[in-house]
Amino acid sequence: MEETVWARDHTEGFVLGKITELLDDEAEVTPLESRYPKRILPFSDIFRAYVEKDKDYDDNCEMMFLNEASLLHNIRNRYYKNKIYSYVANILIAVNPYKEILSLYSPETIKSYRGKSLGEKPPHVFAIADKAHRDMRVLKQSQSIIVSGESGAGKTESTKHLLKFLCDSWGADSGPIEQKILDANPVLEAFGNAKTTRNNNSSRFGKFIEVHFDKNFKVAGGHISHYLLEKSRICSPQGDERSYHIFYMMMAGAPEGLRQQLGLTKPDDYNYLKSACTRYFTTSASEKKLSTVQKSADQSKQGQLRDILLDDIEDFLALDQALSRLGMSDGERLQIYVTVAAVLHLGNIEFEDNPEDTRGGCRVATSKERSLLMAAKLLEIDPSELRQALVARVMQSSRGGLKGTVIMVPLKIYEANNARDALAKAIYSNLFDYIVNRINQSIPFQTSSYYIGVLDIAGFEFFTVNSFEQFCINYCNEKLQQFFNERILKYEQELYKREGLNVPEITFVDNQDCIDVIETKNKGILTLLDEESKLPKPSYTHFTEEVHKTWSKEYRLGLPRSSKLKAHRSLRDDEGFLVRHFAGAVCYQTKHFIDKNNDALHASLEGIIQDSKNKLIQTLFSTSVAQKGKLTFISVGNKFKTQLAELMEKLRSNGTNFIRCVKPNNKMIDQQFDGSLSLMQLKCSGMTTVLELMEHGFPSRTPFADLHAMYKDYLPNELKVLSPKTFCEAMFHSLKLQDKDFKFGVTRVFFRPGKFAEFDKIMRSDPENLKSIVANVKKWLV
Ligand code: AOV
Ligand code: MG
Repeated sequence: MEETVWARDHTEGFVLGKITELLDDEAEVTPLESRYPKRILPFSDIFRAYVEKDKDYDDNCEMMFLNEASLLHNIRNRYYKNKIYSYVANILIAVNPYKEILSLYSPETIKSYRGKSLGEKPPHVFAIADKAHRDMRVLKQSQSIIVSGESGAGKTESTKHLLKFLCDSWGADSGPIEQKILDANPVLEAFGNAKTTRNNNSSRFGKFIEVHFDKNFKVAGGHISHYLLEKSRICSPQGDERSYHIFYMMMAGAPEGLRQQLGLTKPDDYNYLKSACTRYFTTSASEKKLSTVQKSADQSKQGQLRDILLDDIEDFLALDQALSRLGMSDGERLQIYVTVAAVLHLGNIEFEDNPEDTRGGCRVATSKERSLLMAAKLLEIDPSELRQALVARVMQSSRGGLKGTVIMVPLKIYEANNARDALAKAIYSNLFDYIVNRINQSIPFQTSSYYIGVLDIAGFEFFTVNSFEQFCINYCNEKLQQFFNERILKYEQELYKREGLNVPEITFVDNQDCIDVIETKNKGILTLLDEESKLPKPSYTHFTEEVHKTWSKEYRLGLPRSSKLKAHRSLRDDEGFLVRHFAGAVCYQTKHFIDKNNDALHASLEGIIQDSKNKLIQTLFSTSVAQKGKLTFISVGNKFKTQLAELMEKLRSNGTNFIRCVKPNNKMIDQQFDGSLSLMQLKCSGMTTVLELMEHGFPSRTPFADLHAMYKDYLPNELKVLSPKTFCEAMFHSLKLQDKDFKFGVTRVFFRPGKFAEFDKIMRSDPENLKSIVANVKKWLV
């Protein structure tokens, strides 16, 4: 009979079929289901299949054939049975169910995973959290859990479950520290999450949350590091998206008196919140609220408005209480809300040409005077100074006799708009930093011995237009990918060596060359960008040319696709460069790289904001005085590079656990598994490579002692007393397992793919079988 195979398919990922004709280096495959057309495929798109009806595997490595097709099949198959988790060896794959699965995260479930080895219970995030804690205790080493996946794949939800498990299971004996660690989340989400087209509750920053443990391995405190809050969102949410939740929450949920005091009305009244977005959609993370989204799709606008108001009202109360439990007084909370409102009023200041200015300057539009006054009032700065700082900038003259004199340069409308937006972004992002700092102060960890750190950071991304944000996030993902290669692929090979197994070495693509293009000290793209920013007249065209000049010989860097055709012409507006990342090539548009890479405010704005009488505003800008001074350039890219280096150092010195989240469809609905979309993610996350490695190696491995413990009850007493290693040797011999299917290491047995499952099946099979095994063992022993 012809063999059944997996054949590549554009929508499903793979479909089952039979090879009906062999050609030179291709074959014709006829799918089993007639709705799929016959196809001719290269052999690299055809994989061996072994499909048992209804059978699925907790660990993908237990399958008979380890390849991308069988991996996808097993994950899809399990997903439809509500088994969203599975392993590839020690790596957890988590598929977003987009619905609540009964008791999957209940307190009973938490309890049932406590103290269980990986594999004893069905795969789960809790099993990973428990393993991390056990490794920490046994190996006396801090641990990291790296959660990755694309937007909406479920990283933040997984992170919350991990933290809940750790805090519930090993809460401190004294004081509510773990409550504070859990309280950090709604606060971070209110200020750092927003509705996007991909995720109604998308985190717009990365975070590494450390839960610290004392010498008895109880929770002792915590620490949050955060990365790259998306600032462009503050001033211009795009299309169907919203700005940060906090704005809408305050609008809906703040008490009437407070709203009046802050001059808050409805989202439509603020430039920064106006967008084509159906802003009445809910944005909350919880399932309850997810169902509101679906429900409201059929309802009238009014109904939708009511729903979101309800969610935002509830969320505001929850946020206010969380801030309060984190130790922020009524006064401090008020100051935070005042600052948020100030950002909105600032955004409503508009400019018009000033007919009285002969140099083409602008002034605050007369109809927007009220917004100016309100912003100045909330920020506690002098309104006329604010006005002045927005429409002109102070510069030192460099000309002849006037050299060194301070002159006022009037700004054009678009420059004034930029100045206003820069101020709003600086206030909001400094506020975000401040809030994270305050949370950290409330969960100090003086008595820490070790910690478990959970990394929740956006995965590799590419859109139609990719800018500086994507560039940074993909740079980060290159680093994480390299780390993954080191930890999983290198480690695996070292283990084989240590255990004395003779397995041929496997090569994998090292991406150091790509990292070099980005971060090399003297000529990496980040450095070139900084150098450009320090020029008197920075230009993105010049920057782009420098990038190409420096890196044109390097495979990792290329011309963007659109300009390949017109390589001889000069660069256009929408052009930049292309980077061949580990997960695919991405074209970056460099137009806004220079602005986005600069964190400095122009001197006049910096000056007035520092003169604010408002205590919180003073604090927000106090650290910057020393750092910024009169600087006109503070590099965002360089700061991120430093932060990333610190993070990598932590990850390298810790034990590691990986969770790969998968988004099964782009519609954000349950019960729909888009094969090619999911396959793409499994590839990007390196899971298919790991599986390939395992296909040539020995993916299942069990210490002798564990095997002995697992099966001794099936055997008569006289065999139970054997040492674990002898026991295993005897068993394997008597089962007549083929030598190529397993190998004995120094401390454990290694199995070829699928062979452990076979072994397990024999061991647990009918008593007659066992009897003959026992007889065999006895014979072998004498
Ligand atoms: P993300 O963190 O990976 O995206 P989230 O964790 O916010 O994604 O998940 C997106 C949404 O999917 C959540 O709001 C839930 O509605 C749903 N969801 C995720 N995981 C589960 C789960 N285990 N059970 C039930 N529903 C779930 V981003 O932050 O956008 O990259 O930047
Ligand atoms: Mg998230």
